[in-house]
Amino acid sequence: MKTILVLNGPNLNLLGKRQPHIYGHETLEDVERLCSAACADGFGVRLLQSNHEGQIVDWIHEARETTCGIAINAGAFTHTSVAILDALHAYEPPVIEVHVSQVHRREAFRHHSYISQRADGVIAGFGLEGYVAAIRRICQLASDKG
Ligand code: CA2
Repeated sequence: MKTILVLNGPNLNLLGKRQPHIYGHETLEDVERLCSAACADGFGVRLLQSNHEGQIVDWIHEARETTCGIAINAGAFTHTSVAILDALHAYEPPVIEVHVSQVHRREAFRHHSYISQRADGVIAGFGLEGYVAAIRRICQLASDKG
């Protein structure tokens, strides 16, 4: 079984519990269920969430040996973290960046992403469907590689 890491950054543990007008009513548990269901045969997901930048960096390092792709919603670290970008540069398999909201229609500080400089694809504004699309794309790219 090949494992895809679904990595979530700060405050995403509150998904479905606050600000539903921006982030909807579904929770991270729903993300995990949808991602598992979206996997092609032979793939599975591991979903992790942390509010701590260093923890996310550590998980990306560990993922180098154990996973075939990362779907990452780095939350606010998207817009600030060179450390997460550097960790992703040291990670070879596919990386897809996901944002639940349409960040480009929001405040200017959300328009720039460090993650995008490494991502093989970027999805924003599709709600939780963005995670599903990311999983499908990673399965496709990881299968093409054999
Ligand atoms: O749209 C996204 O997925 C974001 O990555 C979410 C981040 C935000 O900083 C990015 O600019 C865009 C924030 C995640 C916070 O999630 C919450 C969910 C419910 C209630 C409060 C925060």
